[in-house]
Amino acid sequence: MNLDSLIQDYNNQGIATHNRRLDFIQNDVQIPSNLIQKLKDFQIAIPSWALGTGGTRFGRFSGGGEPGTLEEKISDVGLLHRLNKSSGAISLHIPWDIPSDANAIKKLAADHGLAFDAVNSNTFQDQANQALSYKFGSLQHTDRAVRKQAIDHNIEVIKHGVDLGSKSITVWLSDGSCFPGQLNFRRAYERTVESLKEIYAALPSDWKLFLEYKAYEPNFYSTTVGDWGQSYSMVNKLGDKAYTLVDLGHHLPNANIEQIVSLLLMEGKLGGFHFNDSKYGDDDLTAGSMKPYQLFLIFNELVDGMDAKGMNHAKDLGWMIDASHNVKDPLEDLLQSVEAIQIAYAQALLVDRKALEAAREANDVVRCQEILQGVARTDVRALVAQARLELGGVLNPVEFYRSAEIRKQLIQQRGSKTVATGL
Ligand code: PSV
Ligand code: MN
Ligand code: MN
Repeated sequence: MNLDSLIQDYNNQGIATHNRRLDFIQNDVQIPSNLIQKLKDFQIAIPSWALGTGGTRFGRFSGGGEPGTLEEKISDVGLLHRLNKSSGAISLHIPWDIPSDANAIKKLAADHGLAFDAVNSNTFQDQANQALSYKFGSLQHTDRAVRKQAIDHNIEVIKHGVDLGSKSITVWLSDGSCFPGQLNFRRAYERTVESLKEIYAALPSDWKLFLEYKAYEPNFYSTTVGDWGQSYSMVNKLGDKAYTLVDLGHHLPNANIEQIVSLLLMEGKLGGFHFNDSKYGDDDLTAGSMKPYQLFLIFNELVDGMDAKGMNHAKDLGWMIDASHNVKDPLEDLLQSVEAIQIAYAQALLVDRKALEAAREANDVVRCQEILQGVARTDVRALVAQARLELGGVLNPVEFYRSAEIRKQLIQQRGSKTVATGL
């Protein structure tokens, strides 16, 4: 039986239960008339580097059936999108994934209903054929020749993105220092801005540049784009097409990420997200697996701030996952992440904003908390499933993926000893 009929059968079996759950929430909660449509419009890009098993510096325990080529990665993302209808884009990391024939790759992606989200440059590793080393940084480097090599790489990445129809580049720099005294902070900052300006100058007019920040790792004393303030001040120096990118795992412990999101949005400088979750640092865990309330609070600020500016939720920011999977099937993990993001978004759409504002104006702290927690404790999974169903997707993607034994088929096709590129 082909996939479409398997999905049809599976959905038919589950539809009565689904309808009962949907009726329940529809009778119980005031649901905005456009909520399902908004969920249907919302697409979350899958990173090409998260389709295989990740690893740590202590080891890597590969699963089987991992994609060995960019074509297979696109096929995996196509499969995710076929199941959830909400993963209609892929984000490439270059040179981990270089399209040898951009037109063919673009066509293959389009056949799967996929677009190309931000392309990512990589100046945090030395490649085999590279002339100069990034050991002491890239865009901040003391040697102009190293900076130029890193700038040229970023421009090359933009060119690959143009060929694929991408509209943005994400720059994450590991630049910084490992020991006090190693770096002149101001010079490193100035050199980085100077280099970024050269990259920015190569951006096509309809493109955006996202500058991602991260508190630490691989440098353990200072990072040159270490927090949202550093990224924000740099993108302001670049121009209207430059924005800050928030990766949820890149903050110091207990940072108030929702407040950062709110202010960046207010300032018109929030570009997009790398969704994941963390307990300790840049853990790259499944979105919503550790702090689902935080994810909801972030979406609460996003919906509030984007509506205040009349922004399009689906199109005006870059929504991407950046995750790694050490012990789970990557495809199952990605399905879980997308669902967690959709749940947080759906809940944020349910917040009674007038009531919340009134409670805030009255300094009614308890009421504010009741409003937000009331929504966060509402099970909205039937709404998310309904959006999926209306788009032709699967009622419960993870359950279906298992019952259809998709990993087993991938292992049969690709073998049991496979290692995909990525971190
Ligand atoms: C760095 O930790 C990061 O979050 C950047 O987005 C990189 O591109 C990605 O991870 C690499 O896995
Ligand atoms: Mn990231
Ligand atoms: Mn990261």
